[in-house]
Amino acid sequence: MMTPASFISMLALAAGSPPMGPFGMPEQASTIAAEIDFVYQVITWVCIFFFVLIVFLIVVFVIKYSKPPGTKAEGTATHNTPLEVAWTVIPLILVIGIFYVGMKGYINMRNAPLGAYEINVIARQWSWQFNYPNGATISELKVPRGRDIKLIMSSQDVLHSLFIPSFRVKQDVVPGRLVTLWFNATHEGEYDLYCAEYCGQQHSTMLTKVLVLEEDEFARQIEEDRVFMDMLPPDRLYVAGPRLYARCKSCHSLDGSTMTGPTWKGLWEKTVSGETVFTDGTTLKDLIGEGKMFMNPEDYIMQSIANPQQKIVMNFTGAMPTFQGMLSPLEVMALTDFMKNLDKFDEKGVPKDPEDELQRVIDKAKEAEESSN
Ligand code: HEC
Ligand SMILES: [Cu+2]
Repeated sequence: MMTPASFISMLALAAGSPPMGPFGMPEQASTIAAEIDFVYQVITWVCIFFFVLIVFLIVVFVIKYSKPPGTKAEGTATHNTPLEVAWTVIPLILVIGIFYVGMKGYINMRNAPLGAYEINVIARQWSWQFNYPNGATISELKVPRGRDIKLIMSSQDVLHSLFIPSFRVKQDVVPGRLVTLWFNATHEGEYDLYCAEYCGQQHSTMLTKVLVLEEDEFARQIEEDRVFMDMLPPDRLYVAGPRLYARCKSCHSLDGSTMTGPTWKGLWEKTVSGETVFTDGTTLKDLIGEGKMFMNPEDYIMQSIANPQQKIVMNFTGAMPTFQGMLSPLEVMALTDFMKNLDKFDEKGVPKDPEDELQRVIDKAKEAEESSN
């Protein structure tokens, strides 16, 4: 059946950019958005209608039945059957109607269509990680336009909630459970993705983007996301740094400011000189070397990522989650290389030399590969 809402979304599909929602809601960029907004709009207008009606009647009655001071009070009417039936039956029909559309929409939202494209999502303090069927792991959600997408989600630590306002979807992500959510994005573009459940100090930084791409472009990018580490020349692994750093940036700054974790500015120098002091009173210098806890500075960085609880840096807490098994050895090396080469980046992690931009390096590697074939 063609509802007004689905008609509106069809019209919008024909046009370029997604239509804005009513009452200042964000754009309607998924198949269910228009329908949800329609229900929302109906409920709001019903409320406005009754609000105006009731206030109007109150005022009318106050005026109509007001009597001069000293008038003897009259008894009120005890009963009016037609009136009572009307004010019971009409609201009942209204709320049953609202329940029906709400329930229908809810059931539709809860059950992903068969054959949906599945993406695994891991929530952690304070970043999102998206794992694709081809093995790509990224921190922005990329999806093809016009395809049913099912997110299979879990949390590594506390309660989070994945919220994409423009798609009108939100789902709590619960540790120890797999939860799902599905949507079908109707318009190419960039949309916000938030964590909508207070999950600790840096909760407000737990946001990222959803990129809706045409099918071909999506396939190309996801393939590139899978292989980009392999495309990097071994002497320039740091080029991948900013991209991997996206998972660390809620706690580690590059500009010297202290956040939940120590800044990475000067981290490499501090590690090499061994001046880092830990909460148990030990100093890094005494722990680095043959037969000691850490073989060399690189080993310290690696172990700090895989097993952060082993040694806690003075003035910090054990707030860092482990990245064991979540980063490949090559990715850990790239992060270390990034820390060593921070002077090549600005304080936001943007390369100062355009030659160090990831896309350029990948394009070059591809060209070289093609010309050697
Ligand atoms: C939830 C916050 C959080 C996130 C996310 C996080 N860290 Fe940390 N990190 C910390 C805290 C807190 C410390 C200090 C305590 C400790 O030594 O474990 C720390 C310490 C470190 C250290 C040692 C620093 C030093 O001064 O010796 C390294 C290296 C490190 N983190 C790397 C990473 C990398 C790489 C990532 C991303 C893949 C990351 N961290 C993500 C909180 C975080
Ligand atoms: Cu969160």
